[in-house]
Amino acid sequence: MFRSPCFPAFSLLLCVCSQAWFVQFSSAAEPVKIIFDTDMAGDCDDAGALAVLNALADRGEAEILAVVTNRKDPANASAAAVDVINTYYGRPDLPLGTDKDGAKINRARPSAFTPGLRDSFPHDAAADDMMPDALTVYRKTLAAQPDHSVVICSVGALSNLEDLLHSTADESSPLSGLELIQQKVKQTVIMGGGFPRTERPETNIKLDAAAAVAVVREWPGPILWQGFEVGAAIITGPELQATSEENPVRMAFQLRPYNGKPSLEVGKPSHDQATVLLAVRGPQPHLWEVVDKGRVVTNSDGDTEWRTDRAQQHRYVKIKGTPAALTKIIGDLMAAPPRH
Ligand SMILES: [Ca+2]
Ligand SMILES: [Ca+2]
Repeated sequence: MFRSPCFPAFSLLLCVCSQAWFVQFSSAAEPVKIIFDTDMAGDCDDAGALAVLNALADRGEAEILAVVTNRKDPANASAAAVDVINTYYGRPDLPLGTDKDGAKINRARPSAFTPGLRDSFPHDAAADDMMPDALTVYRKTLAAQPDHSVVICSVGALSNLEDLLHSTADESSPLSGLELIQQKVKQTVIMGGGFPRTERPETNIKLDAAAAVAVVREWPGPILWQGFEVGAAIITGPELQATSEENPVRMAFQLRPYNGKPSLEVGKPSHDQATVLLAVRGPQPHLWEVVDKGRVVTNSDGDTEWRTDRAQQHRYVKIKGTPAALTKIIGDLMAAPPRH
């Protein structure tokens, strides 16, 4: 017990100071402004990631500015699935855009889960090919934001990022894409590749390798990379069994198999959920190790490799210790009921 003749005065001062610190810290922790770029079609970790992002928005940690989809899917229902999930969380009117010229990266098979979500839950999104273009949404959203305020979270092919990078002035902004990124984006977080190097190309890089080459070479701001090996170690999905039948993310994990069984039963790697967590909370030191002072290089086959290079602005993450803590955090956020 602290004892001193001046204890009451000291105690009062301590109390006032700690309250002031709390107020200052609280007001400093503004929600992180996020544009989420997802291939909502093949793997249901994109649905889980959008659940995590909405849960973080419910907690005041994130502000979802827009969601854009990449890798045009034959089911034509990626935007509908996104809108279903956002609507479930009480955000039915978020701007959405889709990639129209993704022919080179078209999927062979339609999504196992987006038509089910589209047909089972409320939403008002059109078919993907009738939605606003992802590039238009990117440019309009960025132009409307304060300088150096936006975090881009990319969990699919890098096609939209390449389109943004190489875009020119439009009705939203007189700036080029390069200038718009320099002015508005403070951080880009990408799930893609594998580090320190891939033994075989990772999907997000491989399926639009030309876009990946452009982004790693030309992107004007810092990029935080999360390789395949991170999400592969974090298995989630069964946490959703306890959630409501009204939960479309639960249905996505029910419909999308992993190793021949519903992901809802057996769980699956949590690549995209981990990337959302990184984008919103940053690489928290108790969860992550960060490798910096280098850059990612990739080739036309989609292989990635880390190279030491002090001039570059890339970093990549490794899980600190075991994946247990990340698995718990992601599972809890993914299964948390909406707060609306
Ligand atoms: Ca809507
Ligand atoms: Ca994805």
